[in-house]
Amino acid sequence: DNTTWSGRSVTCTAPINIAVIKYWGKRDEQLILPTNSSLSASLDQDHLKSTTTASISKEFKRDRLWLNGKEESIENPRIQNCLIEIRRRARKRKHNDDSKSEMLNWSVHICSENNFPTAAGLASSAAGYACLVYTLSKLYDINGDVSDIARRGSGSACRSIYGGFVQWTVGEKKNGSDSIAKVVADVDHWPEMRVLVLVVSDQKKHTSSTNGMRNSVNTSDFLRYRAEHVVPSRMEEMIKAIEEKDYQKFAELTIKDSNQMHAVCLDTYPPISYMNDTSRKIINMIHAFNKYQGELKVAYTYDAGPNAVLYLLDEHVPDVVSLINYYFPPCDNIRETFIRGLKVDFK
Ligand code: 2P0
Repeated sequence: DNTTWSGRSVTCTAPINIAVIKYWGKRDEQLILPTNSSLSASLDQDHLKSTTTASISKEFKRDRLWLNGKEESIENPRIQNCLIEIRRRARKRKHNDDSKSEMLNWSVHICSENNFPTAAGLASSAAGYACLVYTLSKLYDINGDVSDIARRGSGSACRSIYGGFVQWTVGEKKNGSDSIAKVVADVDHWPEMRVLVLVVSDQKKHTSSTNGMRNSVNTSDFLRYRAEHVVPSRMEEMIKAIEEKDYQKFAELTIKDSNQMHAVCLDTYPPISYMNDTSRKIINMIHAFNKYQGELKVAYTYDAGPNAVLYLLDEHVPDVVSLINYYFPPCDNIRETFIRGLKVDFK
């Protein structure tokens, strides 16, 4: 926070998150309201994060935006949705201080960057929009939860507003005021939990999540079944498993939910298939490994792309990394990171 010049500037960071109960489908595309609740962990910010600096000044002539060093149009509708809502909330606040109300009319310059490759299929939009909204909320002194504003940028972004295990509740209201992020367990709750990201391909995905979800909502009966009959009870079980630090249950639910999301994609017409042969080989390897071990030692989950994300406990990281190195050499495609709040050893 720098108030020494004729303006104001704030810089914040936000984590990426990896869902263990997946968001797949919108019931309202404009407000970005989901068809089911979802749950993720926010990862450590030492190596994977978005950073945004937002500034307002009397001297700025118009709103401008830079992403990863390149100027982009600020007219992007999702960015506008966030910016308009932030300014509306800022105006709602009563400012006795005239200098502050004047600042609301100044233009904003926003500079945002990720320290990881956008094409790697890691939820870059989630960290990006969470960071944008959080930074703007600090710039304009907005108090309280802003996850519903981040949600209007990108659904999964609302979960990146908080650290630890975070649930995005489906909500019931038409205006989306109850479709917000809530912390299920904070960053210190399960310090042994680790995440490994296996970059199978760094190509851009062929079907965007937004288009994929829209097709699934329009054509998949299985999506409705999942939303009504699976996710509500599975969510309760998952929260219990996290609260009790029951890794066996956590791993089983994580694996099943990833597979179900991809089954909904296959049930979409025409079908969407995000995984490739390597993704499926990783799945087979993990099931064989867990069976051989006599218990679940590692869980996989896949988003809208072929890259695997593994959730496992610290004590099993060496064995699992050896296993991957053996079956999938070379090993330079392995990125290791830890859940937010913990030491990171980036291999
Ligand atoms: C998730 N994904 O829960 C799921 C699992 C991908 C697969 O949230 O249209 O970028 O911006 O709301 O948030 C990716 O979708 O989609 C996503 P929009 P978003 O993490």
